[in-house]
Amino acid sequence: MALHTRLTTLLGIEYPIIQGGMAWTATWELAAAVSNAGGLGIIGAGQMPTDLLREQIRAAKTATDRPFGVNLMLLTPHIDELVQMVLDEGVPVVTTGAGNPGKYMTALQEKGIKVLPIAPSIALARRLEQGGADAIIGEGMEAGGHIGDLTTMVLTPQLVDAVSIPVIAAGGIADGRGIAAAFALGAEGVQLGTRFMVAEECTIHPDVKAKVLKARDRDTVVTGLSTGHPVRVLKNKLSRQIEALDRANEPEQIEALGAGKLALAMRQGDVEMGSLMAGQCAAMVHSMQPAAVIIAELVSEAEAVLRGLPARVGA
Ligand code: TUI
Repeated sequence: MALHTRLTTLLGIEYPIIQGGMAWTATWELAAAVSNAGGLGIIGAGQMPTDLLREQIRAAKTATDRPFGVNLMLLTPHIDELVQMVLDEGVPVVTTGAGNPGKYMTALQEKGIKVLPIAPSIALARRLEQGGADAIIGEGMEAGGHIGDLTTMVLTPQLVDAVSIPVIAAGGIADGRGIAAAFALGAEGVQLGTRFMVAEECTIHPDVKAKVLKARDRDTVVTGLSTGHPVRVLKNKLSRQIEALDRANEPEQIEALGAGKLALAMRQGDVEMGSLMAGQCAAMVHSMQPAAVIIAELVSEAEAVLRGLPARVGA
């Protein structure tokens, strides 16, 4: 069985598996390893300075001949500058988060860049398709980081009904069962973040990887609802402080307290006062593996689940 869909054709990749473009987490080392293994690796730009992202893109180009992408976080203050640099450098794929990339779509596509926006809702996905998106990444609220309020289980089939471009399911997927489930819902690809946080090539601090590997079912919490930008993280001292500010309805104080905390966790390894953005499926991630082993395992598990289903349900 080959997991070939319109997405693998569109992107020129072997497997319809995208690695989430996690800020301060998904650096070129991880992205290149995932792309070399047949998935689509993504560099997470987050709030990276423009020159640093340029270096990341150039490093990825030397480390892989296969397609890779950059995730642009649209709330970044210097987003216009980042987009211009990406246009100048040229990358095969751009994914976007935390906003509507409409005003950049034409410029990116004129450079031959495929644009895959992340949408947490149906109305936005429809607008993005009209704006020319090549595919939509539907991210459910099981995901880590900044999230919407629908689950992957209800978002994915509604997206599939609402748009005619390929839908990529994200949020809550960590193994081959999740991939098979996403395909059953009509998705033509999946995006996984948390599972790749513990890839050997992921350059985050080892103490954060240890927290992900130790996480159990109820160890994440959604913080910052009062700010309008809810964020799922692993519970720690920082998340408890933010929860208290949420209860006191102090969104400005949350923004101030949160500044710089993602890098503090991922780069410095401060697992108490850093922002440990991770998805609910941290509880389903059990071992540190090379990215190529993760991809191979995901593919063989998904294929086995899909092959075994008819017998299991008597179809
Ligand atoms: O973007 C993400 N995940 C992220 S971004 C991030 S950095 C950050 N930190 C604190 C606050 C805000 C951001 C950490 N994790 N995932 C994709 C995603 N996109 N989730 C939700 C959205 C989204 C939300 C609203 C996409 C579009 C959107 O559109 C609103 C509009 O403009 O209509």
